[in-house]
Order: sequence, then C-alpha cells, then structure tokens
Amino acid sequence: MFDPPMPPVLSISRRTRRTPFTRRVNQHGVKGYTVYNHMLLPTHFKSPEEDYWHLREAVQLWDVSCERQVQVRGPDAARLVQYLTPRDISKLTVGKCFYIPVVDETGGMLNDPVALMLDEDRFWISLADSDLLLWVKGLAAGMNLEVAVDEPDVSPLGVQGPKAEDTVAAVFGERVRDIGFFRYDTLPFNGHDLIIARSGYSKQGGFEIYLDDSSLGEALWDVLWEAGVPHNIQAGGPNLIERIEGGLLSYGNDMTSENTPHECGLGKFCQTVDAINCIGRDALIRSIVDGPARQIRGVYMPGPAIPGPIEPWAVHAGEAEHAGRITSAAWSPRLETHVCIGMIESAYWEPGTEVIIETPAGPRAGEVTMLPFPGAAAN
Ligand code: THG
Repeated sequence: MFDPPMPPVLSISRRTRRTPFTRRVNQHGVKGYTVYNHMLLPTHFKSPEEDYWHLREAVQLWDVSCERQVQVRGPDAARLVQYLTPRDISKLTVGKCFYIPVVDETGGMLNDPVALMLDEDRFWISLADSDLLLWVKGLAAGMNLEVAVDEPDVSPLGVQGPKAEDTVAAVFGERVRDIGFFRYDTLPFNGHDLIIARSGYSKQGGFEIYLDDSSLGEALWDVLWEAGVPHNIQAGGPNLIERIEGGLLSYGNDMTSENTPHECGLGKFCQTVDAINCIGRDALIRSIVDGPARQIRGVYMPGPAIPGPIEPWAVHAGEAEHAGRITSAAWSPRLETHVCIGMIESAYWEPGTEVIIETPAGPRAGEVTMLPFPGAAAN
C-alpha cells in the first residue's frame, strides 16, 4: 500500500540546478534528492535511520548549496532588510547571523532565512525554500531604494555533528573553536577568504562554510573529507528524523504564507511592537492582540512505522472536531515512536493532550508535546 512498485525518479535538467559539490555527492552514492530553491538537495545516503545515528555520533559533510543567498548591497540595505522582518535588525552586527522570520503585508510567513551582516551596507539572506529574491527585488524597486539585490555565486557547505569542530579546525586552524553560535569568522582557504559560521540545520552542532567561488567546490570538499576521515566522516544532508526531534521547522511543510511567525513559535524572534518598520507590522500587531489561534507543537505517535505526510494529516480530538494538522512525521529509532510536527488549535495545544491522527494507515493515537523532543541535542 505504501511502497509503489518502483519509486519514481527525479528527472534532472537545467532547472534543477546542480551545485559545486554534486559530483562528490554522486560519487558518495547519494540515494535521495529533493529540489529546494530550484536546486538539488541530498536527503539521504545510507538510510534516514542510519544517517541519523551517524549524525549524532560523528561528522557529516552536507551539500546545502540550495540555501541560496539573497545579497542586498547599498546605502539602503539595512532599511530594506528591516522592512522584510519583524525582528529588530539594528541588533544585527558584522560577524553575527540572525534567524529572521520574513513576512508579507498580512503578516504571513514568506521564508525563515538566516541573515548575515557582512558590512554596514551589505547583507546575505540565506534562504529556505521560496522565491524570496523576487519579493526583495520587487520591494527595492517599488520603494525606489538605493540597493542592488542579486543571487551571488555562494554555496554553503555544512559540516555537522559532534566531530565537526575537530574536522573544521584541522583545515582552518584553531580559530574556528572561538566562533560562537550564530557567529561567523572569515578564514583563508587556498589564499581565498571564506565565511565560516557556527550554524546549520541540525541540533548536533557544526559549521556552515559559505563557498563564494564554485570553482573551489571539489577542493574544499576533498580537504574537509580528508580531515574528517579519523572521525568517520560521511556524506549526509538535513535529516528528517533529527530535525523533527530538534524542532527545526521546514518552510513549505510546517508553515506557509497562511501562518504568522507567532503561530510558528517564532514570536521570540519578533520585536513587532517596537518601532520596527516591517511591511507586516500592523497585521502582526492585530494578530498579537487576538493571540494566535493555533501553534506549532510536537506530537508523539506510537505504533508501526509509516512514512510521513506528503499532504498534512488531519488531527481530531474525539468526535469530528478539528484539532490541527500534522505536517511532518518520522519514526524515531531512539525514542521508538513517531515524532511529528503540526499546527495544533489552541483548545488542544497543552502538552499531554490526547489526539487522533488520520494517517493513510488509519487513525492513530497521538499526544501533544512541546518542541524540541527530549534528548534531541544530547550527546
Ligand atoms: N543555515 C543557513 N541557511 C538556511 C538554513 C540553515 N536556510 C534554510 C533554512 N536553514 C532556514 N531555516 C532555519 C531553521 C532553523 C534554524 C536555522 C535556519 C536554526 N534555529 C535554531 C534552533 O531552532 O535551535 C535557533 C537559532 C537561534 O537561536 O537564533 O538554527 O540552517 N545558512
């Protein structure tokens, strides 16, 4: 019922862009790709379960080139970046990264990127999967701002896992150990300066190296691989099980433009009521007065393992009441239950609330909990 006779193939063309690391990824036997920002993103190499255990124990090299950058440069750069987000950008300084909810005029989420301030008048916005470049260019043009907005040749390479620091330090030197969480440093590689941040889409710790010259991709991959051999390095990618346990949200799956940052549990990254000139400010202030009607939660779902949703699974609480929707789910081999992420209506969002989940395998019992799941970051 859940296994098609032959899994479909992903037909790759010029539109599904390759990356500076794609040849290496293929040589390491990638088993699954998804498309993210019109670019290939490896999903697993051995199996999601084996990759999960390995990520928690060792170090992995991740081709996350699909985290494309929107570069904003010019005298009005800071003003434009602030107009995108309810997070207070005046607190972002050179050397820091900020996780920023980006909203439209209704307060709906358009993306949840990481912003880097490279200079007073130059920013990178490291995108989740939506065509934000067009929105930012449109705002810049419509507001007559003195900025240039483009997508530079920048491809992040992730080094994730408990042995990431030793691996990156072996290549770039001991200075990487001093990089704080969501900070970056600029360090030379083959006479070329690279931005290296302590960040990444996992809770196991690690770095993201912003390669800004595609021609150096395989050399960078190879030298990191070599340094990681003593630590049992493998190729990997954002891991579905690990990121659900860690409560890391996936734009387009766990949230869309239908959701406010507050519904997404991203209220702590918003200073909406301060004097912030963000396009969604008035709408968000109205939504704060009412309070969110639903919010992101974790949900435990025991029972035989089934694949996670492609379309959301309805959540009920007895009768036919609408209690929410499950948007991501995976079997956790560590917690020995499915771990799920969903939008849960306010009447049901207290931890411990028992719900029923309409899966393709029939109704299953679930229990609401807070994110992250226990032990997500422990090692
Ligand atoms: N790194 C970079 N770009 C990215 C991602 C990334 N673009 C796409 C996607 N990931 C954007 N989404 C997220 C989601 C969560 C986090 C980062 C990017 C994240 N969150 C921390 C957490 O939830 O623990 C909190 C961050 C903080 O405290 O400021 O790391 O991964 N370059």
